[in-house]
Amino acid sequence: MTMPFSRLGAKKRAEGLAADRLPPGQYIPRGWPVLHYGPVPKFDESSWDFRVFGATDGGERRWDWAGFGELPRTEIRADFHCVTKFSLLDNTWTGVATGVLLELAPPASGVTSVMVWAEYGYSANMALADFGGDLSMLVTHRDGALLTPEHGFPLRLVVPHLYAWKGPKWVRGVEYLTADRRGFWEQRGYHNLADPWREQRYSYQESPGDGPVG
Ligand SMILES: Nc1nc2c(c(=O)[nH]1)N[C@H]1C(S)=C(S)[C@@H](COP(=O)(O)O)O[C@H]1N2
Ligand SMILES: [Mo]
Repeated sequence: MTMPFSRLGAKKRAEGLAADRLPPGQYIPRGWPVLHYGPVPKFDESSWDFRVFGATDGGERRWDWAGFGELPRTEIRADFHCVTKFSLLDNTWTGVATGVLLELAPPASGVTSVMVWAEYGYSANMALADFGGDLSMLVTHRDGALLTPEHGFPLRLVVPHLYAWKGPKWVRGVEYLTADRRGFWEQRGYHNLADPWREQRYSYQESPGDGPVG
């Protein structure tokens, strides 16, 4: 991960914020940085689907683009914290609350965690409770504007209370897990839990029980 922007002015942009508004170590960048591994995928509406699979209660569910567009939509206002230390405050996100999916495609009773899957095999794991958190949402718009391709068009997850790598861009599905498993960055040295307020950045900071072994 690189940081293709300047820290100049970051301090000025943080002036006037309540002291506890930014998680430890975070700063406010200019604009909205783009950060991801690999290329930006092309959206093909005719083959796009969103799948909920794994340990479901009652079977898998799959939506095509038109069907997904019929799901009830809501709006939230939330901050966004990247592990590379930039934070975007007061974003308005529009999309489908993860709670809607959990209702329409309920997990089996033994499900503890989920793996969220995106194009090219990117994945992020999190506790079921984090995925279903009040602010967790599959979003199509930020501040009223459609996501651009580099920010995740047509759909990305945001989980505002965790570091942003837990929110895959170009998201395509959710796998329900009965045992936690590490996702893409979690296998590459990032913390399994990723709470920005506890600065859970790297896997070497994990306590026993924070993550699956291996
Ligand atoms: N598919 C995919 N989603 C991803 C990533 C990625 O590499 N691939 N990087 C994550 C990381 S580390 C961050 S900080 C945010 C950045 O989102 P942005 O580029 O819209 O700022 O996307 C997250 N989602
Ligand atoms: Mo990140």
